[in-house]
Amino acid sequence: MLELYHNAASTCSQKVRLVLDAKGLDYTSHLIDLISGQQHDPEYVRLNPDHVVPTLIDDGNTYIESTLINEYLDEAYPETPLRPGDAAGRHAVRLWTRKIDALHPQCGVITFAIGPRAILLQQPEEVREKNLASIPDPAQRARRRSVIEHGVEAPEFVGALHAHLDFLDEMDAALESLAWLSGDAFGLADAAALP
Ligand SMILES: N[C@@H](CCC(=O)N[C@@H](CS)C(=O)NCC(=O)O)C(=O)O
Repeated sequence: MLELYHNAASTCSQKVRLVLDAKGLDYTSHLIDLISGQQHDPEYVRLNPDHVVPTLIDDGNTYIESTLINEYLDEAYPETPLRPGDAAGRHAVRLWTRKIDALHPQCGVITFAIGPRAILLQQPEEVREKNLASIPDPAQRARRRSVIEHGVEAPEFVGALHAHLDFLDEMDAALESLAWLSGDAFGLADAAALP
């Protein structure tokens, strides 16, 4: 039985849910509240040492990193394949998912500057500070602090917006000659780009 630790608004969780759904796979859902800081609970960190969602459990084994989880699902559950059959097509899909992984920190900048910021600013300062201090990656911690403090005025914001505009342009150009980013059919690159 599959189990997914995830969050409704998290783009990385959405990527995996899209693939589970496309493959018709049922799973037990464990929602992690990223605002209250459940991703930092020691019990969860034992599953995901990066303090992030999603985490997939399959047959007692733990899988992290949304792109790698989706590749795992496509290999472990090959019915309804979500990647082209040929090596060149698979390489093209991996180029997209790699690009999207690289864009993800910029996605966090935009999300947190606009979305959860107002709620985070209403939290008691000691809760907000404890959660910030628990983010293991120093660069991510600094970006998060900056966007919570300054919102869309944060120095990181404009660059993050341009990174997304560049990505959308690149996607538009590719989709002039392709039906889907993954080739002839919806696949892992599309599941990664959509959220
Ligand atoms: N590279 C990781 C990134 C996961 C990630 O950053 N997830 C976000 C939600 S989309 C998260 O859990 N953030 C919690 C936090 O920043 O405190 C993956 O693809 O799984």
